[in-house]
Amino acid sequence: MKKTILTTLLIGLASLAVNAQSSLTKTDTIPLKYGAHRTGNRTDAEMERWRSYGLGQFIHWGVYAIPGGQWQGKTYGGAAEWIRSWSKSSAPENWTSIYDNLYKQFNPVNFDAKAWARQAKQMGAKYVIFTTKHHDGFCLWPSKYTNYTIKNSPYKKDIVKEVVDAYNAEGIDVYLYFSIIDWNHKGYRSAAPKTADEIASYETFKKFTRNQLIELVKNYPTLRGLWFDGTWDQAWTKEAAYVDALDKELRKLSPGIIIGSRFRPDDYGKRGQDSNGNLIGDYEQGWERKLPASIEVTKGRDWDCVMTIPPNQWGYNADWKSSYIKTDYDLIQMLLHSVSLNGNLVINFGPDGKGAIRTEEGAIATGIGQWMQQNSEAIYGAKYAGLPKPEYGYYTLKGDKLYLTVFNRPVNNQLRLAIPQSYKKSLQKAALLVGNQSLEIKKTNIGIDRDSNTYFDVTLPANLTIDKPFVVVFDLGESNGNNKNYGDAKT
Ligand code: JFZ
Repeated sequence: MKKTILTTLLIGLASLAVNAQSSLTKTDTIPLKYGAHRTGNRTDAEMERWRSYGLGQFIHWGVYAIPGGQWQGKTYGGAAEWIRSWSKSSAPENWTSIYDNLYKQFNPVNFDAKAWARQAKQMGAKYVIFTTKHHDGFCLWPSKYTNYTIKNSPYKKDIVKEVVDAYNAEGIDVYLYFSIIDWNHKGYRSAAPKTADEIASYETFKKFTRNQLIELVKNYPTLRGLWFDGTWDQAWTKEAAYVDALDKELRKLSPGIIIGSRFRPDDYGKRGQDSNGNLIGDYEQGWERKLPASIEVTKGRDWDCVMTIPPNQWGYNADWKSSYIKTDYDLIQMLLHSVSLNGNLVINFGPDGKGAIRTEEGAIATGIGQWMQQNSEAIYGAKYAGLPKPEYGYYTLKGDKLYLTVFNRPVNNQLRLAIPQSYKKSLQKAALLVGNQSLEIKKTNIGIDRDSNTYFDVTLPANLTIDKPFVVVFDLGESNGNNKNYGDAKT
Protein backbone atom coordinates (compact mmCIF):
# COMPACT_ATOMS: atom_id res chain seq x y z
CA MET A 1 0.00 0.00 0.00
CA LYS A 2 2.72 2.38 1.07
CA LYS A 3 4.67 1.44 -1.98
CA THR A 4 1.76 2.27 -4.27
CA ILE A 5 1.38 5.69 -2.71
CA LEU A 6 5.06 6.32 -3.09
CA THR A 7 4.99 5.18 -6.72
CA THR A 8 1.98 7.39 -7.42
CA LEU A 9 3.77 10.28 -5.79
CA LEU A 10 6.89 9.65 -7.78
CA ILE A 11 4.96 9.36 -11.04
CA GLY A 12 3.17 12.56 -10.12
CA LEU A 13 6.45 14.31 -9.48
CA ALA A 14 7.94 12.98 -12.66
CA SER A 15 5.01 14.17 -14.75
CA LEU A 16 5.20 17.55 -13.07
CA ALA A 17 8.82 17.71 -14.09
CA VAL A 18 7.93 16.68 -17.66
CA ASN A 19 5.21 19.33 -17.77
CA ALA A 20 7.59 21.92 -16.46
CA GLN A 21 10.06 20.83 -19.09
CA SER A 22 7.57 21.02 -21.94
CA SER A 23 6.24 24.39 -20.86
CA LEU A 24 9.83 25.56 -20.68
CA THR A 25 10.60 24.38 -24.18
CA LYS A 26 7.39 25.99 -25.38
CA THR A 27 8.13 29.47 -24.05
CA ASP A 28 8.40 30.69 -27.65
CA THR A 29 4.83 29.58 -28.40
CA ILE A 30 2.28 32.37 -28.22
CA PRO A 31 -1.12 31.09 -27.13
CA LEU A 32 -3.58 31.73 -29.95
CA LYS A 33 -7.29 31.15 -30.26
CA TYR A 34 -7.41 31.87 -33.98
CA GLY A 35 -4.05 30.75 -35.28
CA ALA A 36 -3.26 27.84 -37.61
CA HIS A 37 -5.68 24.93 -37.26
CA ARG A 38 -2.91 22.41 -37.88
CA THR A 39 0.85 22.39 -38.18
CA GLY A 40 1.41 20.09 -41.17
CA ASN A 41 -0.20 19.84 -44.60
CA ARG A 42 -3.68 18.42 -45.13
CA THR A 43 -3.69 14.70 -45.92
CA ASP A 44 -7.20 14.20 -47.36
CA ALA A 45 -8.12 13.19 -50.92
CA GLU A 46 -9.31 16.70 -51.94
CA MET A 47 -5.97 18.21 -51.02
CA GLU A 48 -4.13 15.37 -52.71
CA ARG A 49 -6.10 16.18 -55.84
CA TRP A 50 -5.13 19.86 -55.55
CA ARG A 51 -1.48 18.82 -55.20
CA SER A 52 -1.55 16.86 -58.43
CA TYR A 53 -2.87 19.71 -60.64
CA GLY A 54 0.46 21.22 -61.63
CA LEU A 55 -1.12 23.82 -63.93
CA GLY A 56 -4.05 26.13 -63.38
CA GLN A 57 -5.69 29.12 -65.02
CA PHE A 58 -6.64 32.35 -63.27
CA ILE A 59 -9.25 34.62 -64.84
CA HIS A 60 -9.71 38.26 -63.85
CA TRP A 61 -12.85 39.61 -65.40
CA GLY A 62 -15.17 42.42 -64.48
CA VAL A 63 -16.26 45.90 -65.57
CA TYR A 64 -12.62 47.06 -65.43
CA ALA A 65 -12.22 45.14 -68.70
CA ILE A 66 -14.25 47.88 -70.44
CA PRO A 67 -11.71 50.69 -69.96
CA GLY A 68 -8.84 48.17 -70.19
CA GLY A 69 -6.38 50.49 -68.45
CA GLN A 70 -7.32 53.71 -70.31
CA TRP A 71 -10.08 56.24 -70.74
CA GLN A 72 -10.53 59.16 -73.09
CA GLY A 73 -6.96 58.97 -74.29
CA LYS A 74 -5.55 58.92 -70.75
CA THR A 75 -3.62 55.95 -69.50
CA TYR A 76 -3.90 54.61 -65.99
CA GLY A 77 -0.48 53.64 -64.65
CA GLY A 78 -1.37 50.74 -62.37
CA ALA A 79 -2.85 47.29 -62.78
CA ALA A 80 -5.92 47.58 -65.05
CA GLU A 81 -8.32 45.97 -62.53
CA TRP A 82 -7.46 48.78 -60.08
CA ILE A 83 -8.46 51.57 -62.49
CA ARG A 84 -11.35 52.71 -60.32
CA SER A 85 -8.78 53.96 -57.81
CA TRP A 86 -7.18 56.25 -60.43
CA SER A 87 -5.91 59.27 -58.52
CA LYS A 88 -7.91 62.46 -58.93
CA SER A 89 -4.90 64.42 -60.18
CA SER A 90 -4.51 62.33 -63.34
CA ALA A 91 -7.91 60.68 -63.82
CA PRO A 92 -10.61 61.94 -66.21
CA GLU A 93 -13.16 64.20 -64.52
CA ASN A 94 -15.78 62.41 -62.37
CA TRP A 95 -13.87 59.21 -62.82
CA THR A 96 -15.35 57.16 -59.97
CA SER A 97 -18.86 57.97 -60.97
CA ILE A 98 -18.06 57.07 -64.60
CA TYR A 99 -16.60 53.80 -63.35
CA ASP A 100 -19.49 52.99 -61.08
CA ASN A 101 -21.84 53.29 -64.06
CA LEU A 102 -19.80 51.16 -66.43
CA TYR A 103 -21.81 48.06 -65.52
CA LYS A 104 -24.69 49.59 -67.47
CA GLN A 105 -22.60 48.94 -70.59
CA PHE A 106 -21.32 45.52 -69.57
CA ASN A 107 -22.61 43.41 -72.42
CA PRO A 108 -19.97 40.87 -73.36
CA VAL A 109 -21.41 39.67 -76.64
CA ASN A 110 -18.31 37.61 -77.44
CA PHE A 111 -18.33 35.75 -74.13
CA ASP A 112 -18.43 32.00 -74.64
CA ALA A 113 -17.72 30.10 -71.43
CA LYS A 114 -17.48 26.82 -73.32
CA ALA A 115 -14.81 28.23 -75.64
CA TRP A 116 -12.84 29.51 -72.63
CA ALA A 117 -13.09 26.13 -70.96
CA ARG A 118 -12.04 24.28 -74.13
CA GLN A 119 -9.04 26.54 -74.46
CA ALA A 120 -8.09 26.01 -70.80
CA LYS A 121 -8.40 22.27 -71.24
CA GLN A 122 -6.31 22.36 -74.37
CA MET A 123 -3.65 24.36 -72.48
CA GLY A 124 -3.56 21.60 -69.86
CA ALA A 125 -5.08 23.49 -66.92
CA LYS A 126 -6.54 21.22 -64.24
CA TYR A 127 -8.16 24.02 -62.27
CA VAL A 128 -9.43 27.53 -62.77
CA ILE A 129 -9.72 30.39 -60.31
CA PHE A 130 -12.43 32.81 -61.40
CA THR A 131 -13.10 36.31 -60.07
CA THR A 132 -16.65 36.40 -58.75
CA LYS A 133 -16.08 39.88 -57.33
CA HIS A 134 -12.98 42.06 -57.38
CA HIS A 135 -12.21 45.09 -55.19
CA ASP A 136 -14.71 47.28 -57.11
CA GLY A 137 -17.52 45.13 -55.69
CA PHE A 138 -19.17 44.24 -59.00
CA CYS A 139 -20.62 40.73 -58.77
CA LEU A 140 -20.51 38.43 -61.77
CA TRP A 141 -23.25 36.37 -60.18
CA PRO A 142 -26.76 37.66 -59.36
CA SER A 143 -26.15 38.14 -55.64
CA LYS A 144 -29.30 38.72 -53.61
CA TYR A 145 -27.45 41.07 -51.29
CA THR A 146 -26.61 43.94 -53.60
CA ASN A 147 -27.89 45.53 -56.79
CA TYR A 148 -24.38 45.93 -58.12
CA THR A 149 -24.42 42.66 -60.05
CA ILE A 150 -24.46 41.17 -63.49
CA LYS A 151 -28.23 40.83 -63.25
CA ASN A 152 -28.57 44.60 -63.59
CA SER A 153 -26.18 44.84 -66.53
CA PRO A 154 -27.41 44.48 -70.12
CA TYR A 155 -25.94 40.97 -70.09
CA LYS A 156 -28.17 39.85 -67.19
CA LYS A 157 -27.16 36.18 -67.11
CA ASP A 158 -25.19 34.52 -64.30
CA ILE A 159 -21.61 34.52 -65.57
CA VAL A 160 -20.27 32.56 -62.60
CA LYS A 161 -22.70 29.77 -63.37
CA GLU A 162 -21.75 29.72 -67.04
CA VAL A 163 -18.07 29.48 -66.11
CA VAL A 164 -18.58 26.82 -63.44
CA ASP A 165 -20.70 24.65 -65.74
CA ALA A 166 -18.47 25.00 -68.77
CA TYR A 167 -15.24 24.26 -66.90
CA ASN A 168 -16.77 21.37 -64.98
CA ALA A 169 -17.98 19.92 -68.27
CA GLU A 170 -14.35 19.90 -69.43
CA GLY A 171 -13.28 18.17 -66.21
CA ILE A 172 -11.61 21.29 -64.82
CA ASP A 173 -11.98 22.03 -61.10
CA VAL A 174 -13.34 25.45 -60.19
CA TYR A 175 -12.14 27.76 -57.41
CA LEU A 176 -13.85 31.05 -56.80
CA TYR A 177 -11.86 34.23 -56.24
CA PHE A 178 -13.54 36.62 -53.80
CA SER A 179 -12.27 40.03 -52.72
CA ILE A 180 -13.04 41.04 -49.14
CA ILE A 181 -12.32 44.64 -50.11
CA ASP A 182 -15.53 46.01 -51.62
CA TRP A 183 -15.43 49.64 -52.75
CA ASN A 184 -19.13 49.54 -53.52
CA HIS A 185 -20.54 48.56 -50.14
CA LYS A 186 -21.46 51.40 -47.79
CA GLY A 187 -20.26 49.59 -44.69
CA TYR A 188 -16.89 48.69 -46.16
CA ARG A 189 -13.92 50.49 -44.66
CA SER A 190 -10.19 50.01 -44.54
CA ALA A 191 -9.30 51.48 -41.12
CA ALA A 192 -10.55 49.70 -38.03
CA PRO A 193 -13.94 51.09 -36.94
CA LYS A 194 -13.82 53.08 -33.69
CA THR A 195 -17.03 54.99 -33.02
CA ALA A 196 -20.31 53.22 -32.34
CA ASP A 197 -21.58 54.31 -35.75
CA GLU A 198 -18.51 53.01 -37.51
CA ILE A 199 -18.75 49.72 -35.68
CA ALA A 200 -22.43 49.34 -36.52
CA SER A 201 -21.75 50.15 -40.15
CA TYR A 202 -18.87 47.67 -40.35
CA GLU A 203 -21.16 45.04 -38.85
CA THR A 204 -23.43 45.43 -41.88
CA PHE A 205 -20.42 44.83 -44.12
CA LYS A 206 -19.37 41.73 -42.19
CA LYS A 207 -22.86 40.30 -42.50
CA PHE A 208 -22.99 41.15 -46.19
CA THR A 209 -19.65 39.42 -46.78
CA ARG A 210 -20.79 36.34 -44.90
CA ASN A 211 -24.09 36.25 -46.80
CA GLN A 212 -22.34 36.48 -50.14
CA LEU A 213 -19.90 33.72 -49.30
CA ILE A 214 -22.63 31.40 -48.14
CA GLU A 215 -24.55 32.28 -51.28
CA LEU A 216 -21.58 31.36 -53.48
CA VAL A 217 -20.94 28.08 -51.70
CA LYS A 218 -24.61 27.15 -51.97
CA ASN A 219 -25.14 28.36 -55.55
CA TYR A 220 -22.13 26.55 -56.97
CA PRO A 221 -21.86 23.31 -55.02
CA THR A 222 -19.15 21.85 -57.28
CA LEU A 223 -16.67 24.52 -56.23
CA ARG A 224 -13.47 23.04 -54.84
CA GLY A 225 -12.23 26.07 -53.03
CA LEU A 226 -12.32 29.79 -52.35
CA TRP A 227 -9.44 32.05 -53.27
CA PHE A 228 -9.50 35.09 -51.02
CA ASP A 229 -7.98 38.45 -51.72
CA GLY A 230 -8.10 41.97 -50.31
CA THR A 231 -7.86 40.79 -46.70
CA TRP A 232 -5.15 43.22 -45.65
CA ASP A 233 -7.29 46.07 -44.29
CA GLN A 234 -6.94 46.71 -40.59
CA ALA A 235 -10.70 46.58 -40.18
CA TRP A 236 -10.64 42.97 -41.40
CA THR A 237 -7.43 41.81 -39.71
CA LYS A 238 -8.93 42.76 -36.35
CA GLU A 239 -11.82 40.36 -36.92
CA ALA A 240 -10.03 37.09 -36.16
CA ALA A 241 -12.94 35.61 -34.19
CA TYR A 242 -15.50 36.50 -36.85
CA VAL A 243 -13.41 35.22 -39.74
CA ASP A 244 -12.51 32.04 -37.90
CA ALA A 245 -16.19 31.28 -37.31
CA LEU A 246 -16.96 32.08 -40.95
CA ASP A 247 -14.14 29.83 -42.12
CA LYS A 248 -15.59 26.98 -40.05
CA GLU A 249 -19.08 27.68 -41.35
CA LEU A 250 -17.96 27.60 -45.00
CA ARG A 251 -16.02 24.39 -44.45
CA LYS A 252 -19.08 22.82 -42.89
CA LEU A 253 -21.29 23.85 -45.79
CA SER A 254 -18.78 22.57 -48.31
CA PRO A 255 -16.83 19.66 -46.86
CA GLY A 256 -13.32 19.32 -48.25
CA ILE A 257 -13.25 22.90 -49.54
CA ILE A 258 -9.76 24.36 -49.98
CA ILE A 259 -8.99 27.81 -48.61
CA GLY A 260 -5.49 29.24 -48.82
CA SER A 261 -3.52 31.43 -46.46
CA ARG A 262 -5.11 34.75 -47.43
CA PHE A 263 -8.35 34.60 -45.50
CA ARG A 264 -8.05 34.51 -41.73
CA PRO A 265 -5.99 36.78 -39.52
CA ASP A 266 -4.79 35.46 -36.16
CA ASP A 267 -5.52 36.98 -32.72
CA TYR A 268 -2.88 39.65 -33.35
CA GLY A 269 -3.99 40.49 -36.88
CA LYS A 270 -1.18 38.50 -38.48
CA ARG A 271 -1.97 37.12 -41.93
CA GLY A 272 -0.55 34.21 -43.91
CA GLN A 273 1.45 32.84 -41.03
CA ASP A 274 0.22 33.15 -37.50
CA SER A 275 2.24 34.71 -34.68
CA ASN A 276 3.98 31.36 -34.11
CA GLY A 277 5.02 31.08 -37.74
CA ASN A 278 2.48 28.40 -38.64
CA LEU A 279 0.60 28.63 -41.93
CA ILE A 280 -3.00 29.80 -41.63
CA GLY A 281 -5.16 27.95 -44.17
CA ASP A 282 -4.61 24.98 -46.44
CA TYR A 283 -1.76 26.20 -48.62
CA GLU A 284 0.63 29.10 -49.01
CA GLN A 285 -0.80 31.88 -51.17
CA GLY A 286 2.16 34.16 -50.68
CA TRP A 287 4.02 33.21 -53.86
CA GLU A 288 2.28 35.76 -55.99
CA ARG A 289 4.16 36.53 -59.22
CA LYS A 290 7.28 35.06 -57.68
CA LEU A 291 8.72 31.61 -57.19
CA PRO A 292 10.54 30.09 -54.24
CA ALA A 293 14.24 29.66 -54.98
CA SER A 294 14.59 26.27 -53.29
CA ILE A 295 12.67 23.56 -51.50
CA GLU A 296 13.90 24.95 -48.18
CA VAL A 297 12.10 28.26 -48.63
CA THR A 298 8.79 26.49 -49.24
CA LYS A 299 9.10 25.11 -45.68
CA GLY A 300 7.50 21.90 -46.96
CA ARG A 301 4.15 23.64 -47.39
CA ASP A 302 1.66 23.24 -50.18
CA TRP A 303 1.75 26.34 -52.36
CA ASP A 304 0.69 27.80 -55.67
CA CYS A 305 2.03 30.71 -57.62
CA VAL A 306 -0.39 32.96 -59.47
CA MET A 307 1.40 34.54 -62.43
CA THR A 308 0.58 37.37 -64.77
CA ILE A 309 1.71 37.30 -68.40
CA PRO A 310 2.76 41.00 -68.40
CA PRO A 311 4.72 42.07 -65.29
CA ASN A 312 1.65 42.98 -63.22
CA GLN A 313 -1.66 43.18 -65.04
CA TRP A 314 -4.54 40.92 -64.03
CA GLY A 315 -7.57 42.50 -65.62
CA TYR A 316 -7.61 43.26 -69.35
CA ASN A 317 -5.14 45.97 -70.32
CA ALA A 318 -5.36 47.07 -73.94
CA ASP A 319 -1.71 48.08 -73.93
CA TRP A 320 0.64 45.12 -74.06
CA LYS A 321 3.30 47.08 -75.90
CA SER A 322 4.79 48.94 -72.95
CA SER A 323 6.20 46.03 -71.00
CA TYR A 324 7.79 42.63 -71.36
CA ILE A 325 5.23 39.96 -72.17
CA LYS A 326 6.18 36.48 -71.04
CA THR A 327 6.40 33.83 -73.73
CA ASP A 328 4.95 30.35 -73.53
CA TYR A 329 8.47 29.06 -72.79
CA ASP A 330 8.93 31.51 -69.93
CA LEU A 331 5.73 30.12 -68.46
CA ILE A 332 6.60 26.47 -69.14
CA GLN A 333 9.86 27.07 -67.32
CA MET A 334 7.98 28.58 -64.38
CA LEU A 335 5.67 25.58 -64.46
CA LEU A 336 8.60 23.21 -64.17
CA HIS A 337 10.15 25.38 -61.48
CA SER A 338 6.88 25.20 -59.53
CA VAL A 339 6.21 21.48 -59.89
CA SER A 340 9.85 20.62 -59.13
CA LEU A 341 9.33 22.34 -55.76
CA ASN A 342 5.86 20.88 -55.02
CA GLY A 343 3.84 23.88 -56.19
CA ASN A 344 1.19 24.62 -58.81
CA LEU A 345 1.53 27.39 -61.39
CA VAL A 346 -1.62 29.38 -62.17
CA ILE A 347 -1.45 31.54 -65.29
CA ASN A 348 -3.67 34.60 -65.42
CA PHE A 349 -5.93 35.55 -68.32
CA GLY A 350 -7.76 38.86 -68.60
CA PRO A 351 -10.62 38.68 -71.11
CA ASP A 352 -11.66 41.96 -72.73
CA GLY A 353 -14.85 43.93 -72.15
CA LYS A 354 -16.69 41.97 -74.82
CA GLY A 355 -15.70 38.64 -73.33
CA ALA A 356 -12.97 37.62 -75.77
CA ILE A 357 -9.66 36.22 -74.66
CA ARG A 358 -7.04 38.25 -76.50
CA THR A 359 -5.13 36.58 -79.33
CA GLU A 360 -1.79 36.87 -77.50
CA GLU A 361 -3.18 34.89 -74.57
CA GLY A 362 -4.74 32.43 -76.99
CA ALA A 363 -1.36 31.88 -78.63
CA ILE A 364 0.27 31.32 -75.25
CA ALA A 365 -2.42 28.82 -74.30
CA THR A 366 -1.87 27.00 -77.58
CA GLY A 367 1.90 26.95 -77.14
CA ILE A 368 1.71 25.63 -73.61
CA GLY A 369 -0.97 23.14 -74.65
CA GLN A 370 1.11 21.74 -77.48
CA TRP A 371 3.99 21.24 -75.10
CA MET A 372 1.76 19.72 -72.43
CA GLN A 373 0.20 17.38 -74.97
CA GLN A 374 3.55 15.67 -75.29
CA ASN A 375 5.17 16.23 -71.95
CA SER A 376 2.51 16.53 -69.24
CA GLU A 377 3.57 13.19 -67.79
CA ALA A 378 6.44 15.13 -66.19
CA ILE A 379 3.91 17.57 -64.65
CA TYR A 380 0.64 16.04 -63.42
CA GLY A 381 1.05 14.32 -60.08
CA ALA A 382 4.79 14.92 -60.21
CA LYS A 383 6.72 16.20 -57.18
CA TYR A 384 10.02 17.39 -55.86
CA ALA A 385 12.60 14.72 -56.65
CA GLY A 386 14.85 15.10 -53.60
CA LEU A 387 17.84 15.95 -55.79
CA PRO A 388 19.80 19.17 -56.23
CA LYS A 389 18.60 21.23 -59.20
CA PRO A 390 20.51 20.25 -62.33
CA GLU A 391 21.96 23.05 -64.43
CA TYR A 392 20.12 21.75 -67.50
CA GLY A 393 16.61 22.23 -66.20
CA TYR A 394 14.35 20.68 -63.58
CA TYR A 395 13.76 17.29 -62.05
CA THR A 396 10.29 16.07 -61.20
CA LEU A 397 9.43 12.70 -59.71
CA LYS A 398 6.43 10.39 -60.00
CA GLY A 399 6.55 6.88 -58.55
CA ASP A 400 9.68 5.21 -59.89
CA LYS A 401 10.11 7.67 -62.75
CA LEU A 402 12.45 10.61 -62.59
CA TYR A 403 11.91 13.30 -65.22
CA LEU A 404 14.53 15.78 -66.30
CA THR A 405 13.00 18.58 -68.35
CA VAL A 406 15.87 20.14 -70.29
CA PHE A 407 15.81 23.87 -70.97
CA ASN A 408 19.54 24.36 -71.31
CA ARG A 409 20.87 21.78 -73.68
CA PRO A 410 24.63 21.29 -73.43
CA VAL A 411 26.47 21.95 -76.71
CA ASN A 412 28.39 18.66 -76.40
CA ASN A 413 25.10 16.76 -76.01
CA GLN A 414 26.31 15.22 -72.74
CA LEU A 415 24.04 15.66 -69.77
CA ARG A 416 26.35 15.13 -66.80
CA LEU A 417 24.19 14.47 -63.77
CA ALA A 418 25.53 14.80 -60.25
CA ILE A 419 23.62 12.36 -58.05
CA PRO A 420 24.42 12.53 -54.33
CA GLN A 421 25.82 9.23 -53.09
CA SER A 422 23.24 9.30 -50.34
CA TYR A 423 20.37 9.22 -52.87
CA LYS A 424 18.23 6.21 -52.12
CA LYS A 425 17.51 5.39 -55.78
CA SER A 426 19.60 4.33 -58.72
CA LEU A 427 19.22 5.40 -62.36
CA GLN A 428 18.35 2.29 -64.32
CA LYS A 429 17.30 3.38 -67.77
CA ALA A 430 17.03 6.67 -69.62
CA ALA A 431 14.85 7.56 -72.59
CA LEU A 432 13.44 10.60 -74.33
CA LEU A 433 9.84 11.02 -73.19
CA VAL A 434 8.69 11.86 -76.72
CA GLY A 435 9.36 8.89 -79.01
CA ASN A 436 10.77 6.77 -76.17
CA GLN A 437 14.24 6.59 -77.74
CA SER A 438 16.52 5.07 -75.13
CA LEU A 439 19.66 6.86 -74.11
CA GLU A 440 22.85 5.44 -72.72
CA ILE A 441 23.77 6.21 -69.11
CA LYS A 442 27.45 6.01 -68.24
CA LYS A 443 28.80 6.25 -64.75
CA THR A 444 31.63 8.70 -65.00
CA ASN A 445 34.86 9.00 -63.09
CA ILE A 446 35.75 12.64 -63.22
CA GLY A 447 38.41 12.19 -60.56
CA ILE A 448 36.89 14.25 -57.81
CA ASP A 449 37.71 12.14 -54.77
CA ARG A 450 36.15 14.18 -52.03
CA ASP A 451 32.97 14.79 -53.91
CA SER A 452 29.82 13.33 -52.40
CA ASN A 453 28.18 12.88 -55.81
CA THR A 454 28.29 10.16 -58.36
CA TYR A 455 28.30 11.41 -61.94
CA PHE A 456 26.37 9.96 -64.81
CA ASP A 457 26.65 10.98 -68.42
CA VAL A 458 23.62 10.71 -70.63
CA THR A 459 24.29 11.23 -74.29
CA LEU A 460 21.65 13.06 -76.27
CA PRO A 461 21.19 12.04 -79.88
CA ALA A 462 23.09 14.50 -82.09
CA ASN A 463 20.21 14.41 -84.54
CA LEU A 464 17.74 15.60 -81.92
CA THR A 465 16.87 18.93 -83.46
CA ILE A 466 14.13 19.94 -81.08
CA ASP A 467 13.95 23.67 -80.31
CA LYS A 468 11.64 23.24 -77.33
CA PRO A 469 12.25 22.08 -73.78
CA PHE A 470 12.27 18.28 -73.78
CA VAL A 471 12.06 15.57 -71.19
CA VAL A 472 14.42 12.71 -70.38
CA VAL A 473 12.78 9.97 -68.29
CA PHE A 474 14.76 7.77 -65.95
CA ASP A 475 13.54 4.50 -64.51
CA LEU A 476 14.57 4.41 -60.89
CA GLY A 477 15.60 1.31 -59.00
CA GLU A 478 16.32 0.79 -55.34
CA SER A 479 19.69 1.67 -53.94
CA ASN A 480 21.20 1.36 -50.49
CA GLY A 481 21.88 5.06 -50.55
CA ASN A 482 25.57 4.38 -50.71
CA ASN A 483 26.29 5.05 -54.37
CA LYS A 484 30.04 4.89 -54.11
CA ASN A 485 32.06 5.04 -57.29
CA TYR A 486 32.75 1.32 -57.23
CA GLY A 487 33.45 1.52 -60.95
CA ASP A 488 36.53 3.61 -60.21
CA ALA A 489 39.83 1.81 -60.77
CA LYS A 490 41.23 2.95 -57.43
CA THR A 491 38.51 1.68 -55.14
C1 JFZ B 1 -4.26 41.35 -55.41
C2 JFZ B 1 -5.19 42.28 -56.14
O1 JFZ B 1 -5.10 43.59 -55.60
C3 JFZ B 1 -4.86 42.26 -57.62
O2 JFZ B 1 -5.70 43.13 -58.33
C4 JFZ B 1 -5.01 40.86 -58.14
O3 JFZ B 1 -6.36 40.44 -58.02
C5 JFZ B 1 -4.11 39.92 -57.36
C6 JFZ B 1 -4.30 38.47 -57.72
O4 JFZ B 1 -4.31 40.05 -55.95
O5 JFZ B 1 -2.98 41.91 -55.41
C7 JFZ B 1 -2.05 41.47 -54.58
C8 JFZ B 1 -2.34 40.76 -53.45
C9 JFZ B 1 -1.31 40.29 -52.62
C10 JFZ B 1 -0.01 40.55 -52.95
C11 JFZ B 1 0.30 41.27 -54.08
C12 JFZ B 1 -0.72 41.75 -54.88
N1 JFZ B 1 0.99 40.03 -52.15
O6 JFZ B 1 0.72 39.33 -51.16
O7 JFZ B 1 2.20 40.22 -52.44
